[in-house]
Amino acid sequence: MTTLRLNGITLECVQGDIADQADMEAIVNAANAQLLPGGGVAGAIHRAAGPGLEKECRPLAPIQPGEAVITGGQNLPNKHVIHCLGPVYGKDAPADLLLANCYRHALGAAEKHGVRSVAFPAVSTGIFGYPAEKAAQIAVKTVLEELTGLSSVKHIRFVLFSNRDLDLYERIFEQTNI
Ligand code: AR6
Repeated sequence: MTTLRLNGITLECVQGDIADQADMEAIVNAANAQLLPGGGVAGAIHRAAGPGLEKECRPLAPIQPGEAVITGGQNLPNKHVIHCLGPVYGKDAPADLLLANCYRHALGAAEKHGVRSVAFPAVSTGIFGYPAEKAAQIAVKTVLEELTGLSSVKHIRFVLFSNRDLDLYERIFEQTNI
């Protein structure tokens, strides 16, 4: 785990399962447009949350690439799930802007609901095919850009599934000259 502290906000990267972040008030889902369970992150979150999450999502769907919507956590230990639709790499364009919008809008939704802690997976880097390194650069850069505008969010965590992805984030954190 690597931790940065900036403007009174803790930023960290860890290896783990996004559905197993009991100390975070909100977790972010790498959703599909219909906000249905699916595989990867979405599958893990919906499995842990139970069928109530799909029910809560239904009236909010469909969402567009870059958009974020917020629900309760149902059976998860988290109070909220923030569902983001990342871009499908090579299809939704401009991919970098749409991916940045996911992080921006997710933090915006968290702020609006007075959320203090948010855990992000590496949105779009699984089934949606976004190259891991490019996506990690955008994720960290966007979150850093948003920090000054945050008032309720005090703790942001990137949860990476693989050791390789964790290495990537740790390297980017080290290169952050703050
Ligand atoms: N916890 C943390 N990270 C995970 C987990 C987990 N439990 N499972 C996978 N990852 P993906 P996407 C990593 O495919 O690319 C779904 O079916 C994974 O290794 O979940 O945005 C939806 O329904 C990868 O690095 O999200 C959509 O249709 C990253 O999380 C579509 O996939 C994102 O992988 C969304 O695709």
